[in-house]
Formats: sequence, C-alpha cells, structure tokens
Amino acid sequence: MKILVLNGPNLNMLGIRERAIYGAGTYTDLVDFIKTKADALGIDVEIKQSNHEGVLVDWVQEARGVYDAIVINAAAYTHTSLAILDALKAVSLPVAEVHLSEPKAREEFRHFSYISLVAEKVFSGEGFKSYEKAIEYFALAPRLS
Ligand code: CA2
Repeated sequence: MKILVLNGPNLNMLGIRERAIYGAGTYTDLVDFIKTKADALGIDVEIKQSNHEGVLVDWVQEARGVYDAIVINAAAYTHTSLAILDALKAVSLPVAEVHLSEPKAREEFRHFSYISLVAEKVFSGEGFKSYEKAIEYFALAPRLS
C-alpha cells in the first residue's frame, strides 16, 4: 500500500514558533516520525509540504493511479479551500484528515473543515500521533478494493 501524506502552509515552521499549540518537534522530526511508523506497518509513504494551494491541488491530482490513499493536513487551507476539496473529490481516493491540534477546541474560524466533507476519518488533537493513527487506519482497515 502506498500513501501520500500532504502537509499545507506553515507546517514547515513546526518547532520554531507556537510550540505551545503544535509541540516542540520540527518538520524534519515529523517526517522522520511518519516514515518510522509507516515502515513498521509495511506502508510505503511519500510526504510532501507546500505553502501554496495550487501546488497542493496539483499533488492531489497527480496521486490518481499512483497512491492508494491520501493523508492530508491542509493546515489553514482546511478552513478555506474549496479547490483542495474539489481535487480530493476528483481523484476519488480514500482520504484521512489530520491535525496536530484540535481545531474544534480553538477559534471559531477553525471549526469548519472543507476536508471533512470528503474525509473518511479525522484524526486531530494528538500531535504527531494524529498522523500515525491515520496511517494505521489505512494499513489495518479492511478494504473491498
Ligand atoms: O492543528 C493543525 O494541524 C492545523 O492544521 C495547523 C494549521 C491551522 O491553521 C489549523 O487550524 C490546524 C496551522 C499550521 C501552522 O503551523 C505553524 C507551525 C509553527 C509556527 C507557526 C505555524
């Protein structure tokens, strides 16, 4: 099984600022963490980050026929991007939405998620572990196709 992990804007700043919300780990630590967990589960992962909505849309489109599932932390685009939602719908791959923090426990403008409209599952509020749970979800859940 091949999983594409997509990370949105500012996640490359992890560990540098806002540690009280997102933790002390850096983006490199996050990538290492995901790779280690995926290896242990026998899952092939590719992990990408962009600050640009259109780049994320391109990567979602290119995932068709290449990956079996998408794990996405669209960061701020979670709450604004109809374009990423449409791309995720267009590729019709199973999607898991992840967040380091718990957006629903934060400002009201973080409560709505476009990604949730297409995601099979949402894993949030557990820091790096949210990603581990999303990968585990696809690794362990039985699928028809
Ligand atoms: O909790 C999450 O994972 C979020 O997707 C993170 C987004 C936020 O807009 C979502 O509401 C919830 C923000 C990512 C920004 O990451 C930073 C990391 C370090 C310093 C500043 C921002």
